[in-house]
Amino acid sequence: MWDIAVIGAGFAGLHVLDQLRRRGFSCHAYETAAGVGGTWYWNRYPGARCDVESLDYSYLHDRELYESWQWSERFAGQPEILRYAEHFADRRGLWPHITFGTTITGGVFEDGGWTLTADTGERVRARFVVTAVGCMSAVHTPAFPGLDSFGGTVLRTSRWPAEPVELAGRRVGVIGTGSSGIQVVPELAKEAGELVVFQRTANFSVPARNRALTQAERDAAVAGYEGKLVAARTTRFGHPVTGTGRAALETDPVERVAELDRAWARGGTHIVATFTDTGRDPAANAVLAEYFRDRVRAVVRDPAVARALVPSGYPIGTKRLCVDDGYYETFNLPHVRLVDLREDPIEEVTAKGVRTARGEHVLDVLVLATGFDAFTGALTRLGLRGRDGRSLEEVWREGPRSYLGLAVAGFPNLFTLTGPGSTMVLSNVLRAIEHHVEWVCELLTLARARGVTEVEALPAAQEEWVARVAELAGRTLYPRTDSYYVGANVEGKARVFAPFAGGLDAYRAICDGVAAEGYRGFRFA
Ligand code: N01
Repeated sequence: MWDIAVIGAGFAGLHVLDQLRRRGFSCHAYETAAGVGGTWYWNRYPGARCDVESLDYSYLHDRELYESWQWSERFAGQPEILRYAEHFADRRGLWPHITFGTTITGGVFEDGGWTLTADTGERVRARFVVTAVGCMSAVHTPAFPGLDSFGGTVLRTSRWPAEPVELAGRRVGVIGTGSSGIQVVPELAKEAGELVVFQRTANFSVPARNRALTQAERDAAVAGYEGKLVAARTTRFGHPVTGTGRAALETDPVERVAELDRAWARGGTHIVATFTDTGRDPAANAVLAEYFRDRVRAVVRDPAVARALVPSGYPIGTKRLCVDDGYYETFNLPHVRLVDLREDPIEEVTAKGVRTARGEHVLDVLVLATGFDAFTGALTRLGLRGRDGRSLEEVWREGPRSYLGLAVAGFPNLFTLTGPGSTMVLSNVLRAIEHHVEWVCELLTLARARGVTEVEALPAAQEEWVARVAELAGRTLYPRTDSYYVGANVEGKARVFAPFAGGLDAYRAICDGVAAEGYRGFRFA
């Protein structure tokens, strides 16, 4: 029996595997993919790129590691981030400790440990299980009637083939205009003979202004390493985001636009933090949203297309802000068409293409950029059953319930890195991962020292946490919008805003307090 089984070999899985091994635990990781990297292994679509700056989207827990890697661009692309994950696995000698091509599909807690079963038939015994399955890894394919009958090629952004895809001159359709769709569309337009973009909801998107990093910038990041460690503890996102510190509604309108122009010119998501009130005050939010709409209108030449691309009906920021590289400009190209599904909904996928209410769009390739069963899907799909035999899927039917996002009452000896109820995608996920790994490893080390063989979240502590997460969400504008943040993109999923919205700094302080009080809210046996 392993001391600990780790599920997943993305950034969280690799880090926890390494830290546990350093502490002398016997442990092993299981991974569906044929390699490490998680999100960055699977999402190989053209244009896939991180929306957090590379110098912050890096492990920080080891200075030598931080200095060992030279990012080439301000926002790294998928191939480079995947190489970074491989670099980490190489440096730490992790490859022999991971079984690839193996998906955990079931698990029961029995005889003081977990028995996991895999799709390969393998059975794994481990005292503890740490899941590192990601927030955005369970692919969700909407039930488009006729999808199986399509005679061309169906590609998913989230499962893009590693080998090159021949698109030159072909008729390509893309369903979905979230972060993935908005990134892939400009790239597909460079090759496709014809490109049809099927949009259900127009999204807010900001230009990335990606560019090569200079050596001076890389050196400055290394020189600022200690400051980054401090920021990981003391900032809301785990890295500094510099706004004006003023409320939009208390700023002179001319000055307000000038500030937003500066942020727009810099590029990236930090623009939403320009003013302090846009995340909570609908009137301030409306000012920011209108600024974005004006930017779309300024770029897109056809007024009807511009109207369809202009987002409306929900506050900016309540769906994840997208970051693009020439997305709106793409719609000025003669071979690119937008289909507004609000006016012209999809009726079915046919052998030849996609039929909407107004007619059939003949396609050779259909790209699905339709998103994920976010936050919970990757966990519920593990088929884990707790102490009373009920599955996580049953227990979470009305929404996820966890303690700190890291443990679930009734599921002893299970820790869920970046689980629902932690900050997840509301912070720099690498900073959240490093925090969770450190915190869980400390707990496991203490448990071992005390001869503890069972650790479990107490129901009362969990209820208190769930209420706190809900209360914090209620202070934001997020719950007002249909998005994966509230599970609205998956038919039948409970509508619950899953992330902890209080900021990574506050979250860490709470976790520190829990640990300082002898892991308050946990039962040790
Ligand atoms: O998924 P999404 P994503 N008919 O759920 C549409 C991270 N990420 O893969 O908005 C028609 O955001 C859906 O429409 P609607 C990042 O956290 C990061 O793009 O539900 N359309 C939407 O347009 C991101 O937020 C990066 O009306 C349907 C799209 O599909 C998260 O992953 C890059 C439909 C899904 O958008 C997920 O992004 C990529 C239907 N039945 C991803 N069902 C970066 O770092 C869904 N849609 C930059």
